[in-house]
Amino acid sequence: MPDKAGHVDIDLERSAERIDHDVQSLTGSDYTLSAEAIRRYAYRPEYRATLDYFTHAWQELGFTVSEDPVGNFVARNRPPGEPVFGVGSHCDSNRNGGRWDGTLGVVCALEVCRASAEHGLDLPLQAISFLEEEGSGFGQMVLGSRIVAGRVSEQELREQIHAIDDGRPFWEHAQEAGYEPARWRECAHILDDLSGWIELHIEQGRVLQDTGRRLGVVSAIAGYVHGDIRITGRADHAGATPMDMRADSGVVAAETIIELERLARAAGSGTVGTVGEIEIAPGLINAIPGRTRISLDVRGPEDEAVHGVIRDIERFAQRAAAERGTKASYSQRQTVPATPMDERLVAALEAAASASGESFTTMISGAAHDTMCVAERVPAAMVFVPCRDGLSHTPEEDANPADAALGVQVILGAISAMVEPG
Ligand code: HGY
Ligand code: MN
Ligand code: MN
Repeated sequence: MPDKAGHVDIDLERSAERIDHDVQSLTGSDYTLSAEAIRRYAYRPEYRATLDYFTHAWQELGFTVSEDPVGNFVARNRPPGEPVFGVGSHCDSNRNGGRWDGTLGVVCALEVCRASAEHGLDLPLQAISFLEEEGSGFGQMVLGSRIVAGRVSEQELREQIHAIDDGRPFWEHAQEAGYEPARWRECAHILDDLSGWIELHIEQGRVLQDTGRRLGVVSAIAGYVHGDIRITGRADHAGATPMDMRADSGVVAAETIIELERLARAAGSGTVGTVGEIEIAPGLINAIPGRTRISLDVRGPEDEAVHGVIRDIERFAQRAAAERGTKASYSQRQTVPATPMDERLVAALEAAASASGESFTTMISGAAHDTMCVAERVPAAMVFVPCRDGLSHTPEEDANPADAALGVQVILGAISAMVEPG
């Protein structure tokens, strides 16, 4: 039982061992499409195998496991309608992913459920593993939790969101995987009984490591805009076309990439921006780029600054394109606003972290998380643990299961302080 509001002593060593076992087990070839990185995403057999791994583990604990109409995973230890406290994250991965991003949060949710049972806390719990947080299957980040939050339209799901692998609509893939996308509005119900929500995640930066801290309590999550700029020029012959007769879309893209960096820096207040994807057609050494697409990832804690950068880079690209006899158009993929965490929950996590005697800091998350969508309806917060040198979205990603076990203890302490057991 908690020895005082907000502190629970668990067997940290045993929890660290189990967390490490689960994380390492999920690096096996059954759980990733790639041998070089962790790569798993919605509706692929490797993702199905990962959900089956967690299904088995939670059923062994006596939890009832289900999946919502598009495939968000749910495990709970109370009948529907009874209040439960939510824990979880996502177990899909970036296409060049590491073993800890997301998966550690689901594994730690499992460990919270195990430790709660072992230590007789009997907490009312519901775990969720959201579909497609990374966007590796359909190019849309936090897709599963946006569906739960109603932050998508049926038209997007039916027609506009397409699989990266084969270009076919999300809707078709969901149906072929045995889900019922026509019932997507019912996905909102997986949050109905939640009295609160905590997600544990690796920091994906290096503040904790560089300041020698084992834990971070997240006070807010930066908002973001994802979009694309498409530039249309002419794919003329690279040798026969004089320089002043060219319509080179690649050059406009290059100018825009440089300008995006300048705008993000100038915006200040923690605004960041990058171009992660560049697509050139026809993409031949001896053909001038006829069409170039660049992706935009602009984020920050101040929504106004983020949207200001997007507005300015769109205008810049259109002007730069016109000067070179080309045309540029911007399209938004999606946006999620900056999201403050629940103050009571943050305070409960800070109290539990203090009670652990370990050093921690309260910080903003630059990375996006499903918690942004949960927070719209449920008091939500996050716990960060360090990852080596801040590396993430790479197979070199690494973290320490002992830090994660400490995170589990802090989460149990906070939940114990927030809910009545039994
Ligand atoms: O990119 C992100 O913020 C998250 O890791 N998908
Ligand atoms: Mn993640
Ligand atoms: Mn990620």
